[in-house]
Amino acid sequence: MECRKCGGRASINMRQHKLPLCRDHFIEWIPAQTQRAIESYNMFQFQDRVLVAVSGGKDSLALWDVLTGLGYRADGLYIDLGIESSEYSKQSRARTETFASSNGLTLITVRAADELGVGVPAAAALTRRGRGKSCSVCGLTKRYVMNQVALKNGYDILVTGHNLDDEAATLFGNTLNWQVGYLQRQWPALEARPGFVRKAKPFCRLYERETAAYAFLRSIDYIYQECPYAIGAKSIYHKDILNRMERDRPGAKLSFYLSFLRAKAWMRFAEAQARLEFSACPVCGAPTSADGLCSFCRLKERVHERIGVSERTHSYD
Ligand code: Q46
Ligand code: ZN
Ligand code: ZN
Repeated sequence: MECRKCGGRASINMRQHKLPLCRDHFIEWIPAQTQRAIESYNMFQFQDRVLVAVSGGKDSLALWDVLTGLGYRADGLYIDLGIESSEYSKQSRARTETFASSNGLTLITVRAADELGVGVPAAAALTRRGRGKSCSVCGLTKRYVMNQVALKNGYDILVTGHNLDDEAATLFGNTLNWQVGYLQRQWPALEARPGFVRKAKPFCRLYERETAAYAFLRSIDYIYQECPYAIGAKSIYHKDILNRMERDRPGAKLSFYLSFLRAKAWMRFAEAQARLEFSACPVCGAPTSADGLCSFCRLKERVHERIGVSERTHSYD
């Protein structure tokens, strides 16, 4: 297959976009797509101080690479979760530190054990959440530490490497159970609130295979192995189902996620419109979406002007 841009040998074909690209054009395409997402969802600006949550995996290291390549001021935050099984934390930390030092980047490292007294799996066992429930302790710890570190160090925004597969699987899971609270909050960028830093997911429109290909083609040394606690997770089951849909219909995942974002934007607009309808017409009190008179009173005014009625008469008064 030939690269759409130069006719050279294609390294990857994005079936959903019918776009085969060679290595060089693909590693230009990823940052360009990321920049478009940053702008489309108003995530952050070049002068902002960005904190990238890095895990040593392909997505977060690729994101850090893309953002610094685009010229953003991006530092990394690695949280050592204390997962000893398969040396997961040791290996992922080593990959992250190597990436930071070989690219001359600033990395902040926090040990979960410094915050909790023990690592995440031990904390899960001690709180009787039990084996397999490490993820809830882990998620809570990560969210807390990321937010605190970003706020304390004056970062404008915290970004994570969530890709389209992650976002679509989350959306799928939340839709199956109609988790309205989560559905309400799911968006590529979340505004800062008191005590909460602004957050964004610049890779939310990129497929996992694209971020993996980017990391590979850029020779980023990331940890291939999944966290041992990820095995059997619901999100993996949901990803599988979405992958089957994607195989039959390229673009299914992207359209599922983007349609959700569009529907949400439309609902926000409709809600705002509905709120406007509650303002009362200053003349007759009827509900109106306009700031001034309701459309009937405006009509009446115009009619009266035409027929020369100088004094308004209101039959409902
Ligand atoms: S790191 Fe933590 Fe994940 Fe491992 S323990 Fe679960 S939540 S699976 S993204
Ligand atoms: Zn090319
Ligand atoms: Zn507290």
